Amino acid sequence: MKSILIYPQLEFAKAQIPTPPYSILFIADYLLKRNVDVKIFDLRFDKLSQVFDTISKNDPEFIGISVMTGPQIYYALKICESIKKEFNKIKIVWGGLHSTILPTQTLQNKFIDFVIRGEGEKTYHELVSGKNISQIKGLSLKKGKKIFHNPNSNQLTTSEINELSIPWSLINPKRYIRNGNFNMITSRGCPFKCAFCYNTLFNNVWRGWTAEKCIQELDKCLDFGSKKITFYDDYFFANSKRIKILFDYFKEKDIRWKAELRVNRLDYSLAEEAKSHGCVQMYFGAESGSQRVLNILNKNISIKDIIQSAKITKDTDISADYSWMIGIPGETKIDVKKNYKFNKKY
Ligand code: B12
Ligand code: SF4
Repeated sequence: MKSILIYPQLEFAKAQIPTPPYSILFIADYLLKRNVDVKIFDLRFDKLSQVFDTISKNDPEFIGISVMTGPQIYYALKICESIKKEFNKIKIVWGGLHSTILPTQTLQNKFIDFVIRGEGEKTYHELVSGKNISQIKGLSLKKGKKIFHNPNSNQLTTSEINELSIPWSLINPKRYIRNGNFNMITSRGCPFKCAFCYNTLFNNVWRGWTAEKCIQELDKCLDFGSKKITFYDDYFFANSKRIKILFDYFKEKDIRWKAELRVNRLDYSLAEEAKSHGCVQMYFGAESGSQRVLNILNKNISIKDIIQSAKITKDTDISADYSWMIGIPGETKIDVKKNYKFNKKY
């Protein structure tokens, strides 16, 4: 076997509906379609001893770990340390947004051998297939104490994204259903330019599954017993043709669903259409009740837009959820107070 992929524990896994580890699932699918054997462990459910057993039996060359900024780093480092102690020849590869943003700092850790920046499918496949490492785009590596960053890789095209499916046979999908709710992702990227967001730097071209492909994958979720879908796409509503077909599908299958939307993209006609096709909740990135901070963030929305989205969702009986931030560089105490007051008022 060439590789094992690991999704480490998350601090608030118990409080949330666990999202399937899509990062490593898509990479696994890409590998399996190229005849590379791979196993997946989600350590929110699986035990590290199962990983050790699989390593002992299969002697993989690489372990890939998906890591987000925050407490997951702590768990990931503990995993790497124990693996290296037992199996010191295995090469450990970190991927995900955290190491994409901070590849040098990540590689300074003695337990990490490689970082894969950006989308992992092609780069990881090239690494495990034995391509000359100096020619692998998107790879960061170390030689002695020196750290090297190969040029960036190309993102997957829309048609390559449409070739990817979720290899459910590698995990138990039922683990990810709570009260019939299942979290799903059907696209990558977002064309907007909010100053704090990773999409602005790495991922500003939207690429999504076609409606037909979404339906194929969603049908599988329904088979697992799910009736409510939460879409985690950064820009679920990007393509209106796709949305129209999906709306009909949601109605036909009686699916209740939630998705994210920008406050200034919602109008009564979209809200009414969404509601009558099963939408129960929309998530909005409001970020601040201070227009000055919204401008610093390059959100391209106004306080009025935030209020209007709340009015529309209330009038159409869709629940609304907003995310807020404080601690933005350039934000003053007055801005924080404005944000707080705004939240209290509405
Ligand atoms: C679902 C989700 C969650 C879930 C957890 C995910 C899960 N699987 O259970 C929950 C709700 C728990 C969560 C929490 C948080 N999240 Co979150 N989350 C997401 C979301 C919406 C989807 C993740 C996903 O599945 N993406 C789809 C996959 C295919 O993309 P991907 O993960 O980037 O993976 C690709 C590459 O990164 C790379 N890759 C990833 N892992 C690996 C591993 C290897 C070995 C290789 C080679 C490559 C590789 O290849 C993959 C395929 O191309 C993303 C936004 C997004 N659209 O991605 C935010 C996002 C990842 N989260 C983010 C943040 C900020 C957080 C929080 C810190 C929020 C907070 N303030 O508390 C917490 C952190 C929790 C923690 N660390 O303990 C940020 C950035 C995180 C970062 N810097 O690492 C994002 C990008 C949202 C945003 N726009 O700001 N999150
Ligand atoms: S709209 Fe959302 S996903 Fe798009 S760039 Fe802004 S914060 Fe990022």
